[in-house]
Amino acid sequence: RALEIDLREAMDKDEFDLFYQPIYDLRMDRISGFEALLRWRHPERGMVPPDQFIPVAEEIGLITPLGEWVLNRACAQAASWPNELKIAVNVSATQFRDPRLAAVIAKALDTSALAPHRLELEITESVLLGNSAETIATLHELKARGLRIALDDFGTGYSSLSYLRSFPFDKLKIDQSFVRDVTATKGSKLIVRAITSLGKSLGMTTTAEGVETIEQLNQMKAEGCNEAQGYLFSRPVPATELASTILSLR
Ligand code: G
Ligand code: G
Ligand code: MN
Ligand code: NA
Repeated sequence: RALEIDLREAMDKDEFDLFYQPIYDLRMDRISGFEALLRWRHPERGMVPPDQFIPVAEEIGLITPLGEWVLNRACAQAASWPNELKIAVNVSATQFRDPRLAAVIAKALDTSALAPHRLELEITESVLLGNSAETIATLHELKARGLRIALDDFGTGYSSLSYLRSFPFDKLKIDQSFVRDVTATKGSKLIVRAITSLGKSLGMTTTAEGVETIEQLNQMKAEGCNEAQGYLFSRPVPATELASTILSLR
């Protein structure tokens, strides 16, 4: 059977789940929130990574209901967490262009009673490709409602800097490729330095992604990065392991 066929049935069969990876505030020295990461437990194939099924979901028009499921589940779970913890949700480009997105988000917040400032949307620059007036308007509308907007995988696109002119992001997530090499190559270190300094000047939080070693963490701290996320702190965990993950990082 094709993945596509199974994907269409996966939601009804309750095969999706959200895992959560902590985001660590380096200045406050505590967890500031979690990023929700979608997982698909396929009955025969096992865990299918999102890189493999999200593009298919986009192609077959399933990303809208799937994205809605993610938003509802993430908001509902986050509403039961301590108030200071935020929830970050990835939103793909196709999903972002759906004119119903703002309504879907409003409903997820309403139903869960989650305060809007606790929800952060992670978008990549592919969302901003073409720099359309509608996209910018949607971003401003969401921000006006109190949501936070993060630019994910920052630094890997073609013209990252120009997007910073189009919209006042709350956060830049420094792509893990720079973090991986930050202790090894001078180039990566200088790029990280430039991004954190840029973030600071623009009043945006900077988050190091994919931190795996204490050396990388120390270097990112030295460069003035505000937050860190990665296997050094914790892998993405199922909701049932959230409490123990919070305790282990205290
Ligand atoms: O853990 P990781 O393999 O989960 O994620 C791989 C990629 O899939 C990342 O680029 C991540 O942003 C994306 N991703 C994970 N969960 C979601 C989701 O709920 N929606 C969207 N659109 N992308 C997601
Ligand atoms: O594109 P996005 O940043 O949303 O995706 C995050 C991806 O990075 C997920 O696939 C997640 O599982 C993965 N990830 C999170 N922490 C680490 C890490 O420390 N090392 C590596 N190699 N991957 C990580
Ligand atoms: Mn992300
Ligand atoms: Na990222």
